[in-house]
Amino acid sequence: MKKQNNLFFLIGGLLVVILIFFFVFLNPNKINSVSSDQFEQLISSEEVYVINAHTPYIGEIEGTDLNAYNWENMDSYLDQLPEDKSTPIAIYCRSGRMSTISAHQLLELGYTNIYDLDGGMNTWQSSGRNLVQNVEETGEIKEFDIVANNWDFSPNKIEVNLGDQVILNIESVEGAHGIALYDFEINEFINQGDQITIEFIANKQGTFSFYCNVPCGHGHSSMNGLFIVN
Ligand SMILES: [Cu+2]
Repeated sequence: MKKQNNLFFLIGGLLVVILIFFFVFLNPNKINSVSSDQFEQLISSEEVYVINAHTPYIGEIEGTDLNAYNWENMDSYLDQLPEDKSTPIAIYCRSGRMSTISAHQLLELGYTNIYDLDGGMNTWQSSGRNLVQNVEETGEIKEFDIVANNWDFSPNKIEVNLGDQVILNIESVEGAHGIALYDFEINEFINQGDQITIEFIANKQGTFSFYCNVPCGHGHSSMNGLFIVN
């Protein structure tokens, strides 16, 4: 009787160990958190489908296949995602928070081979790697006439869509001023009576500040405005 008990516990124990091993080490339904080095290695393979789950758009890792602006509803991308659910998927966002949520949704959709960049684009960049700006242009031109005087811009709120071509005609009718919109590498001076034209592509989403970059008097510090890219 005692011997049988021992055997029973031995077999039972062995089964438990095998089950734990299977779920912890072999369970395919988990998300693999990877470093920037591992991520770079992964996405160098053509076979790997790469997803940016960060919004608003701040740029992307070269080789990205899908910018998932709708990162909370990955099922909305089923027609673009690989048909073969065992295709390796490499996913990232800015910090790792959004991509982990999206990755879990991919698991629920049946994908079995998911790699999540730990620390996201922040870690990618701090490891000395770059992002690329790869915005699809809308082909639309959004032109604004802006008047600079002492001490404001009029209008001081400009709104465009991601991918629009933006033209700013800025005239200084009173005093010497300038305009700085550093997020788009704009930094120009405007003498009194002059008009300048600035053209660029709105290649990132968000709300950005522009302001006068010339010390122009006591109202200078409040001479600013907002540039909004939807
Ligand atoms: Cu100023």
